[in-house]
Amino acid sequence: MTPTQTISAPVAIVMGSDSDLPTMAKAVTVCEEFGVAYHLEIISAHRTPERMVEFASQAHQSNLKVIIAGAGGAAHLPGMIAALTPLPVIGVPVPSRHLQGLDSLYSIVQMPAGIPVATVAIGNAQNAALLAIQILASHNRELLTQVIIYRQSLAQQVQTKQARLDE
Ligand code: RP5
Repeated sequence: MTPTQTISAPVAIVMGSDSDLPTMAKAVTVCEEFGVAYHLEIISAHRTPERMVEFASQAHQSNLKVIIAGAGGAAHLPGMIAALTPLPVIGVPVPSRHLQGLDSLYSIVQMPAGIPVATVAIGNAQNAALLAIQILASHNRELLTQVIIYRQSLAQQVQTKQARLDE
């Protein structure tokens, strides 16, 4: 396990279980596409609570700037990390086996005033990574340019689809 204070990446992608990885891998892919380094770790609010406290309370003393936290079911990880760090936390509700992720969403999104978690849609780890990158880009012109180019590519995709409809 990496000592938290030695983490050199600006983005952490943490998740409650390896069963969350198929969802959270989408955040990994986006970070890799943008060339943003990330720290990937399984941290469980319930099964490894001491590691959660150690990681979250020391994260701001590392190079980390933003934390993406995914969990499913009783998804307490993002909120507990947010309670323990001054860094921005983005929560990913992981689709669950029995309630399709609605339980995860409610567990993550209903934070009390004062301790925000920026919650994305159920399963949308892609948006979590994009938001993390936009946070970094607010102080990084090169990354900001990459975000602008990415948005232009989205617009281009829509135009291509419309051109097919028009044929
Ligand atoms: C949560 O419990 C994890 O985030 C995961 O989504 C869910 C189920 O975990 P496993 O039983 O698959 O390890 O803590």
